[in-house]
Amino acid sequence: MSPAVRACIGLGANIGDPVAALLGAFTALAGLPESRVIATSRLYRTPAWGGVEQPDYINAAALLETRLSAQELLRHLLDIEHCAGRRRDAEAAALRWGPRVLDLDLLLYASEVIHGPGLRVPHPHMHERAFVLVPLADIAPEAEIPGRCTVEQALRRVDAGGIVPIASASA
Ligand code: A4P
Ligand code: MG
Repeated sequence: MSPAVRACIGLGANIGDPVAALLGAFTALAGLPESRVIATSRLYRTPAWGGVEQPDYINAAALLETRLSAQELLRHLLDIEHCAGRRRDAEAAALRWGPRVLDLDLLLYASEVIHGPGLRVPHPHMHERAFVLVPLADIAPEAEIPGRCTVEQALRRVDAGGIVPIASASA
């Protein structure tokens, strides 16, 4: 059996009911095989990043312990997105960095660096995105972004203006 490793997941949504989508995703992550959720962040309202006119996002992060490989974990994340109603074919015609009902990104997987065609870890640009780093710092401030620095150190270098925690039943 593979050894258990820690993995960090970034969650985001900005159409439909983003809070429900993120809380549903936390539940789905808790049901993953060979895995357990160690911690979930607060939910944050974040200004949309990427130069596309679109609603604010709700972002969050989760810390897992898992025996799934990074590829297996990614497949489960894509399934959870699909179950939440995400359809990439519909989005393909839309703008890059456009709105989405649920986005789950594998941010960190142990201390691995993966440059596969369908999987890149650490998630590219995570170190410069406050909407990723603010929630992640709630649950894994000391996590190392391989080749860079810790989450906490990266967060000190970005502008986290406009990012606010939201009140929610389980956040
Ligand atoms: N893929 C490769 N590596 C990974 C990984 N580490 N984790 C592949 C997850 N997926 C990974 O995914 C496209 C493909 O990337 C997947 O099929 C998988 O094989 P995607 O979710 O369509 O795209 P993406 O990689 O997330 O990049 P995309 O669509 O350019 O979106 P971003 O970069 O995630 O940005 N503003 C705020 N405030 N908050 C947000 O959450 N999100 C975006 C989307 C834009 N602006 C935002 C937010
Ligand atoms: Mg994604």
